[in-house]
Amino acid sequence: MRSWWRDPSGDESTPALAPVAEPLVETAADSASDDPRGWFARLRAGLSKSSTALTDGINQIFLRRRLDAAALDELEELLIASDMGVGVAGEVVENLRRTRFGQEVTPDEIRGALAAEVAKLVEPVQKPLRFDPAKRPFVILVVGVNGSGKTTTIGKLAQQYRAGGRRVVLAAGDTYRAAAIEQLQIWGDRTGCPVVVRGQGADAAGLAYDALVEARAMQADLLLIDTAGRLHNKADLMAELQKLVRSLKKLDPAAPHAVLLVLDATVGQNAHQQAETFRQMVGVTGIVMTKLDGTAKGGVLVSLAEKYGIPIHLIGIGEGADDLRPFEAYSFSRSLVGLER
Ligand SMILES: Nc1nc2c(ncn2[C@@H]2O[C@H](COP(=O)(O)OP(=O)(O)OP(=O)(O)O)[C@@H](O)[C@H]2O)c(=O)[nH]1
Ligand SMILES: [Mg+2]
Repeated sequence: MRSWWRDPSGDESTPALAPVAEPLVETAADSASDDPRGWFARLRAGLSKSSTALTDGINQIFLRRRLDAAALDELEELLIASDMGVGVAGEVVENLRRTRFGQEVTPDEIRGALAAEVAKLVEPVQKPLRFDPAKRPFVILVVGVNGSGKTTTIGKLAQQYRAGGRRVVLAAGDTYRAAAIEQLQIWGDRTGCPVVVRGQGADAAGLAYDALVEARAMQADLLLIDTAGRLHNKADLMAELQKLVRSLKKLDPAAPHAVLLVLDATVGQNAHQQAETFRQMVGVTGIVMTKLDGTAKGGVLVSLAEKYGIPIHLIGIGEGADDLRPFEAYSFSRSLVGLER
């Protein structure tokens, strides 16, 4: 394997760690210049199912029409249907009622106002995933229901960190399914990251413990731990995750340093229940929202932000490593309503 810890010259070529916490992955703005299509354009294309539903609805309501009570009611219904949540829909409509009632408004003005409202609501949760280089390895536990995108997200992160010269170890903590272990190994091979593996059915907590020991011995910067999304039942899953966390704490009381909840945007409002459940089970320090490209329910990110205030670190708009980027309030809100940059 082309892994760094077997290469004696690898040590020298690895950049020194910065003394302060720094973003794990660069922001979209940093990399826009070397991305021919641009992240904003891709985000806009990815969110097109969500934005088309909103744009069509707004066009229908506001074409050659004053902002009257009936129009505001229709807009509120449209926003609720877009998964933004009842509270958010009410706030947006109330603001428009206060500022523009009785005036002629164009669909574009409504979209602009909507984008501004959404940006205001989601700005507080725009927090890039940062790691503290003093915690070595920085341990990231990745949780979420089955199929939400945990393993893929770990693969994408591994690729991005490796590109940034970081030493990354992966732990195949989803010991429930053999295919899950293989899937992580494929990402490990692809990204040149060692993967700590035990057989199917092995104790996930024991594996996580061993992985931290190995990652320390390898002087890794980061340890990314995959987990099962489903066991026989919820109580089993909770017991397993809690045991896993306890076993990490035996080695490092501060570990895991981050618990990422991966949420699939296509499930819409069900994401709320998942956030609630995992928050209670293991605590969640940040959210990764995947599959915003495949759904008209992208608005759910807004209602989640409003309800829980949990940092939203990253969003996924496709299956490639480059399709996972830091969440940015401005580009997200403009894209969600189909506006140009
Ligand atoms: N379109 C799209 N697909 C994604 C995205 N993220 C993940 N996927 C796909 O979603 C599917 C499930 O992803 P996994 O990473 O296997 O999900 P998981 O949470 O590990 O699932 P389990 O191991 O079953 O718990 C895969 O086919 C991924 O390629 C995304 O942002 N956009
Ligand atoms: Mg998986």
